[in-house]
Amino acid sequence: MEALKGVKILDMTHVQSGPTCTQLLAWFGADVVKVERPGVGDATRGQLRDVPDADSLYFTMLNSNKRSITLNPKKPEGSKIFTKLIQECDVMVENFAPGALDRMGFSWEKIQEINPRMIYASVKGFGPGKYEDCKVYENVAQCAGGSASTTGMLGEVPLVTGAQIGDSGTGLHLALGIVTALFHREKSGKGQRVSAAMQDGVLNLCRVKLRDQQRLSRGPLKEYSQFGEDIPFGDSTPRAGNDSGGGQPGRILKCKGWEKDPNAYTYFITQAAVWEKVCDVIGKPEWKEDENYSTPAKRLPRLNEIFDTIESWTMTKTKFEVMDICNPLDIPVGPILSLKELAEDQGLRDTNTIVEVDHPERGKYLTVGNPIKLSDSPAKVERSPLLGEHTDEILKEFCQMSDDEIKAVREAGAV
Ligand code: CAO
Repeated sequence: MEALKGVKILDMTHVQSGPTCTQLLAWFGADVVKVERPGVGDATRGQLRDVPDADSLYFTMLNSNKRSITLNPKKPEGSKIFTKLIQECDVMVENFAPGALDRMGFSWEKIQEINPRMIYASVKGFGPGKYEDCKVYENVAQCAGGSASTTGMLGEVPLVTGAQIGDSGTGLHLALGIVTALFHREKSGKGQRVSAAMQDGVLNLCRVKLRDQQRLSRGPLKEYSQFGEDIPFGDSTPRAGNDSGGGQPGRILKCKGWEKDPNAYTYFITQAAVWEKVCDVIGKPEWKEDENYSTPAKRLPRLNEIFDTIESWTMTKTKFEVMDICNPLDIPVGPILSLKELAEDQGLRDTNTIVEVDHPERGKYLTVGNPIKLSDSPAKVERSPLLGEHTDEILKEFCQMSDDEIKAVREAGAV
């Protein structure tokens, strides 16, 4: 049975951060009613379109398993319907620019008055303070949350990452806040406000870098490549290239075919527990007894030499051969998989992590399924809704409106 069956979500989200949150809740079985502006809808429906006149992949991949109603709460008739939806739902989620819901006439105080059991969840770019009124997109959050200053190669420009840690990452944080508040409501009987700021979410995901910031005051970060290169540390956590973020040194190394294939690389970790096996595999058995290499501490200043030697071995193998040889020896390695390889990966299809969905306008498309697997509540991925596809059905179900009443509010431009 679906874990969140019966939970009704009033989904006022748009673009990416909010929609990832409500999509997760929908996969867990919540009834997610996405409210969109009449005639317009979520801006992402029309962004980066690859099929003329069809909802974009940007939209379809973030709004699975939801129902769509068009509604303008700024119109008097729309405001009445919106009030009824607030009464009927358990959770309201939004990620508008700060103040937008208040300007619609629905402050948190008003929402509580309408439905004291309502859980009202928001994503904003920043928490309370100097920047609380700012509009924020993914890369702004990556920059303001510590990720960009620590990503990239030493001495080069800061980099943003392909993983959408600001948007999807904050959506995940918010989803956890919502289910926690739902759990709490079971005991208290009351709703509460849940807020997740994108800067905070990114910083949470960058906490090992804040760890290193504090370690810096006690001396150089010995596991960073620059330590072995005798490059002095400054006063903040530096960009670390592809160095491992943990206590076990690791690097990205070239594999066979790297000259032509931009993804013919592997990540290779010289975990201390398997050091002797690493020495054997790369043809350096003498390093096992050599006192210059025998302990992790002795190896730290020599990491560049060590990884250069490992790379001269990985370059003789494909990234998958490296995996096949190292895995049985418990040496942690990982091929750099392209999105093309991932899209074609049968294992990910078998676990419903990559799912093919059929859509009436665009035909078949691939989407990422629920990455969180519940043993008794498997998620079945369904296509995203067309704009306003469920308007009538929701007005009847939640507001008990007749066909004539629906016609009237439609003529008034409220839905
Ligand atoms: N009916 C009528 N009006 C509606 C509506 C509806 N169903 N839904 C939204 N609107 C209105 C809002 O009321 C708002 O109007 P006002 O500004 O006049 O009050 C307007 O549409 C647009 O809201 P917005 O300012 O949120 O949209 P934007 O495109 O200008 O900004 C974004 C987008 C993402 C920068 C901003 O929403 C934001 O900062 N959100 C919080 C942080 C966030 O989630 N960022 C990540 C987004 S994913 O990359």
